[in-house]
Amino acid sequence: YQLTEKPQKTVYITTPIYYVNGVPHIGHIYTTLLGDILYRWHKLRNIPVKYLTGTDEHGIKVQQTAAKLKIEPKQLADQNSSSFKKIFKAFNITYDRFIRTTDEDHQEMVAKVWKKLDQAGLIYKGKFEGWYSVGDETYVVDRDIEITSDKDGNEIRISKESGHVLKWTTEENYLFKLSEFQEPLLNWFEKNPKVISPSFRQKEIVDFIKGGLKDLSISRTAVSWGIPVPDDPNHTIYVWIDALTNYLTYAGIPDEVKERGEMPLFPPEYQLMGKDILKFHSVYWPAFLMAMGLPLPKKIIAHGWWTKDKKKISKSLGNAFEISEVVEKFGLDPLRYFLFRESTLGADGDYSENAMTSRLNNDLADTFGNLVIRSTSQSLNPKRCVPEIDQNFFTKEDNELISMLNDLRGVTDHFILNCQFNKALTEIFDMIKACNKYVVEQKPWVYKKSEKDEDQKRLSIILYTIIEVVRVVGTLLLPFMPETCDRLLNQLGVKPELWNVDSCVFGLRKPGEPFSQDTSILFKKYEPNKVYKK
Ligand code: ME8
Repeated sequence: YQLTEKPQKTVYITTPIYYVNGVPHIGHIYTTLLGDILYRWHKLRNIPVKYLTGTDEHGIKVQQTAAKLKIEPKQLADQNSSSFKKIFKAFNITYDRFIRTTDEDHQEMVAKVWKKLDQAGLIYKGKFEGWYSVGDETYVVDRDIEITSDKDGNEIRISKESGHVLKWTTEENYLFKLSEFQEPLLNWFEKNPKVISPSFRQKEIVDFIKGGLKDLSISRTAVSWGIPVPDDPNHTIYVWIDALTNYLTYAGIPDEVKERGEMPLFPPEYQLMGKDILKFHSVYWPAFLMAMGLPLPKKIIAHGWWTKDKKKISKSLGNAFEISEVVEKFGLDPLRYFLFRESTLGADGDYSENAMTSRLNNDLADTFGNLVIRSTSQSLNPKRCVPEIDQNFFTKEDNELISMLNDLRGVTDHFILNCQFNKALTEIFDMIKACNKYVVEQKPWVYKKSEKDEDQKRLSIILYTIIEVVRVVGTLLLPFMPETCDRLLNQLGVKPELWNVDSCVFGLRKPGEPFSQDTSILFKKYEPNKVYKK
């Protein structure tokens, strides 16, 4: 694999905006970290990129939770929105904007979107009846309803997908002519078979659309905590139109951006989310965009669930693991590494203390940490600097390792851009393992003992090679473990101009460049029997 060509347009990455009726857990952090890693990767490649995340603050759920707590919805939103911000910061997540749907520019954009849909003749007033799931903020159609009974034996209906209880709801409200978009959506998916990753999810969505699309209720009279419908303030705008619009609020409407003489950011190259909200993003959202004549998203990525000891993590089960405790025990970067090493896009990932311990102790401390220690070893390299090398002393074994190293950035790029982070990490760690094997086979300590000039030259080449492997893997791992790899590259004395993917090829270090004084170890092993402070 070669590095992919740099795109013409600024790459736009988005996450869902999270409901503020609860506090953040590892699932929210996972999606936002996914975006952070993509974002950091683009930056490391010097590709212009923007990253948006935030909170979804209107709607009945927030209204009800606030009422229970006897506080104003805005107060609840303020509290929980800042806990999202705080935890993202603690996870070293970087972004360009944290949007809140209560932000003024967002409310204006939502009203604008409403007017555009209305002007296109796609909104009408009508009576709407159906089974409504407050938990999911959506009406549920018959084929997705399960009839069962509650603990008192009363017949109830629940959503097959989420398990939330449904309530028969009759409302006079505004509807959007979603039914007109069945064919256009099917055409779009047919022409773009790779919009949704993983691809089996695209088939599910296409089947769902083929099953028929009913017009969508897009206003509520029963919800006061929302953005008013323009010219009809008895209604508030359906929270999903409100929420989905956030992607436009930040990017701006392309024609208006162009008029200002700037390059439009819209549409997103990456829309990241969990599988639970794929339908909203791949049916409703593109239909709204088509209705407004706006460009459609390039890639919609729907990842699987995080489970703990094989059980789904959720607010209602209350089994979200104590994130701060995990970070305290294992360290932040090891957790970031774990989350993407242990999950494949689309499938569910499982957290357990055993798996976490094994990733930290084996992959990070033993495999990676050992190579780092070898690369900076004072006994082999007493001057602690990049050694002088003589080109005539390279062997077949060195060259094989070097050619593997030179291929690594292209392979890593390929997998990261496809959001297959576990594959990227596997490749990088295969490189680290290959280099550990190389050290064992090349036995630099044997040359160290010899006084002969040619043996000293071999020693230098081996050391130089290891130092270069560590620099390259350390750079490629920066997006995953930013704090640790930053420390590593500083320890090796790598100049700032090499901290990028373009420089991830062998042979760019200059002989004589000194290592830093910092020799702290990168990864501390976790010992389960040791008592850790809370
Ligand atoms: O749906 N594993 O917000 P939300 C992995 N406001 N990811 C998980 C997860 C888990 N166990 N639980 C949650 C909403 N997530 C709307 C979105 S967008 C215009 C509006 C992640 O707070 C995953 O990304 O319920 C999922 O899609 C999202 O949190 C849902 O967050």
